[in-house]
Amino acid sequence: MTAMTTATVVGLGYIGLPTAAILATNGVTVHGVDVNESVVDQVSRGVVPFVEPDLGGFLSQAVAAGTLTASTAVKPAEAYILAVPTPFHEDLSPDLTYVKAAAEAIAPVLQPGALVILESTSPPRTTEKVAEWISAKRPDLVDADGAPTVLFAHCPERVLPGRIMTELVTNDRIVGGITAEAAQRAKDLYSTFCDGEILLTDATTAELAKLVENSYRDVNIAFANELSLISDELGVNVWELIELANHHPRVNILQPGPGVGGHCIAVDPWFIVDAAPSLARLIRTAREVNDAKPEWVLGKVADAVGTSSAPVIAALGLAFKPDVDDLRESPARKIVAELADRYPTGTVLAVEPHVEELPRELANRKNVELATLEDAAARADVVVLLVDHRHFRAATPEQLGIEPMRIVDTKGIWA
Ligand code: SAJ
Repeated sequence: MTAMTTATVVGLGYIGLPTAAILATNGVTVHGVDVNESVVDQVSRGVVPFVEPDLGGFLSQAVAAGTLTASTAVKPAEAYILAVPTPFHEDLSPDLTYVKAAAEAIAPVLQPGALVILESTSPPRTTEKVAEWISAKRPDLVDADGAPTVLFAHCPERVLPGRIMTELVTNDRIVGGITAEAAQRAKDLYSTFCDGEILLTDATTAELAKLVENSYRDVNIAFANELSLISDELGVNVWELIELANHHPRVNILQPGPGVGGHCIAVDPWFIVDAAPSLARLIRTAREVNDAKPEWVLGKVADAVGTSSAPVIAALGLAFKPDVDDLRESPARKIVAELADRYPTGTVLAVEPHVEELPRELANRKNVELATLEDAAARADVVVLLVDHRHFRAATPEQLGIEPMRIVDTKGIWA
């Protein structure tokens, strides 16, 4: 079979754009599609609309070579990659609006023999739904026996933000086809840039594999978070406890924190819960344990504040994890907003070395300021450490003049 030479990528976000750029620098002519005109405009000029190391080089090379174009309109191609968001509704059920819209957008231009790949992290059987949505729009895409003439596969991304351009090439990938031919064709496409192993399976197993990977991590973090509550109750230092237990050759406990953030680990387990509500008991409980952690941290801050009605509270870190500038779905950010609301006559000094300005919802609160570590340490009555950034690890409470009684350390770097 000859290699595919054209691809249309729908959704030019954190996954779609890197995938489009890496294909376009490896012999495939790519057209990127996004509903956001500003994104399309930037990509067309070779400009990356978000922070991701090394992506700019790939993008500008592809745009200059004419192998990557972008617009708001879908163009016909041999392969289509759907990389759109899959959030969840308020009742925690999956919201497939964007996937359905993407499927319906490509339907009019699909030709028999085309390959449609769903990359978005998706609940089980979403790839089958994509096929159904497309056949509802294009009942003509069947052969004389009534079998679909378009191939469908799921190929979940597993890249770590901040390392996407490396991990796209080096990570192993799972490719699940609705048919074996679909899986093989998708493998051929990813082989143009992926040096990792490409493992073939069916679409539903591939969907579940991605959800299981992130749920595995969520459950393990929940175990650490639960230990932090138990240890606090029993007067034990949880960091020492975990360090000691991890000397066992078959024990590797993760680290507790103020909660679990990011777009993936706090979302994906709910898709499994939604698919098998009465069976996914551990997975649901892990989510609940992790989601309850910010409230527990707020209780610890309240204990440290005591009866003061106008406390000055320093909150160290707003990002969702250490040493990144990504504030999306961050428990630290939620805790800071909540502190500002609970102490309306007090002041919250937010320290986040990776940003120049506060996110809007914090900037809008009159009693939140962006401060330096030294300034915050000097002014605060209570210091709550929320993210273990290198910047904070480099300092000691003694250097900063903060007495232990004033510290709530959710990451154990000063404990
Ligand atoms: N966290 C802890 N304790 C730990 C480790 C992490 O509290 O011991 C917290 C972090 O602070 C953060 C959250 O968990 O708030 C998630 O961070 P992370 O580094 O575990 O993962 P993400 O969200 O950056 O990326 C994950 C990765 N999945 C796995 O490691 C199984 C990545 O490979 C996926 O591609 C990504 O989700 C995704 O897009 O699904």
